[in-house]
Amino acid sequence: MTKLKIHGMAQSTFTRTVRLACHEKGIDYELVTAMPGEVGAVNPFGKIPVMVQDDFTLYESLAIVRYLDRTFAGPRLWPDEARQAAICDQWISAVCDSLVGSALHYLAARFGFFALPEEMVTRHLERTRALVPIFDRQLGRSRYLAGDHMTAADLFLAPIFLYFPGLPELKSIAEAAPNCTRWARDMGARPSIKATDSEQKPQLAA
Ligand SMILES: N[C@@H](CCC(=O)N[C@@H](CS)C(=O)NCC(=O)O)C(=O)O
Repeated sequence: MTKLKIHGMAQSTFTRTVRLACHEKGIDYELVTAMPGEVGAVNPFGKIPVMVQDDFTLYESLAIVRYLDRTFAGPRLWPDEARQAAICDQWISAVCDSLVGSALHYLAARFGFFALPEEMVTRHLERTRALVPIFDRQLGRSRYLAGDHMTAADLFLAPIFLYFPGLPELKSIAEAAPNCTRWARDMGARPSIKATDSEQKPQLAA
């Protein structure tokens, strides 16, 4: 079997989620740098990341992380118990459904990845401000998003949340969420997070 390839960009949050899963499980992989739109041959939706393992190609981060968890040894990224596993899925869905359509769009607009009318940018920021307390309450109940052990859910939240300190308006939202701050500090100490920290940070758009 050839080395697993992850097509994507180090700065992409979804790419980082998949890479974090590889690091947490000790999977040897190669990051093949590709922008969204350059992966049309392997993902008809043109999005990153895409995983290629020999003749097997897979896109959609959740599908990839689940596949990696099922096929490779190393720490499990989902709890075994049915209800706990469902809660992990619930939080993955909640991150993708809520923060991707708010914080991530806000970040993408501020970093100039796409242009949005100013009122929409403001709406994304205000939506982020309203959503973060929900995550903060959950992280006040348990050490990690889906219980007292790190799971795949944390790997979906971390790449988004770890961008917050870089922008003053998101930093203040993070600082008003003490449980998220504690969780981010714990996550930030993990070797997987350190190993996937991109040296090339996106620059704020003028
Ligand atoms: N549902 C996809 C979302 C992936 C995604 O949105 N990736 C971003 C980069 S972080 C992208 O490729 N954006 C380009 C686009 O939306 O056209 C997944 O979970 O992998």
